[in-house]
Amino acid sequence: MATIDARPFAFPFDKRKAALMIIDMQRDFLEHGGFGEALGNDVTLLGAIVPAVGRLLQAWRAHDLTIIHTMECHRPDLSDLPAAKRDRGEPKLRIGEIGPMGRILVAGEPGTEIIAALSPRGDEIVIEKPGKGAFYATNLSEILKSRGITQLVFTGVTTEVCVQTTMREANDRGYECLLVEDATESYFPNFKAATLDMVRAQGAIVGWTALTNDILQGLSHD
Ligand code: TIU
Repeated sequence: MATIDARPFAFPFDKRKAALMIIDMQRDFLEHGGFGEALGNDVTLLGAIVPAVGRLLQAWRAHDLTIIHTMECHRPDLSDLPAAKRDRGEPKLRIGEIGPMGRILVAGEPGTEIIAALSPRGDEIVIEKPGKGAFYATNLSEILKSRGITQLVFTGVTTEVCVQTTMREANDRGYECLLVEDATESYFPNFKAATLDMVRAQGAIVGWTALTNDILQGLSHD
């Protein structure tokens, strides 16, 4: 088994049991006119990680390993959108309303799609999730169990919201979780830094963190 140079200590990496998790790299979070911007955020900050996520995606494809893309989105009839989520705060556009990329965070709309640079291949798993965590109200657990996956390598956005929520859900379900420092991003740099710190504190209480290059090196070993 390979080890990956990680914090707070080396990650014991078994690539055949490790899925790449690409969380919510959707136009609604990364592009102008989507949900992220409607919430008042500078969405251009998130583009910085696209090359690193792309390198990991290509490497997982080259080794024919499990790749899971997630999308935060709701059914067109909004039956899976709690009023508490819809009505929170004062966004310029609420979930389900029509913006320049179609209805905000609704399945099938242009803005809800994963960005073109990271578009899923037909044989890759795409989890549509109504919550911030990818285990809530999805069949992710069943998919991972059926493939014998025990380790999850986390990328995507935003670090302290959907990435961290999913990572904590996974940690409690017994998965070993590795968060890729330069392949996750937040609208708030201080929140990203705090998330990395709290994940790996107390002897990796939620999981490990590592850099893309170190993960790619671990992947090159049998
Ligand atoms: N607002 C924010 O930071 N994130 C989200 O609403 N969703 C995800 O993180 N995907």
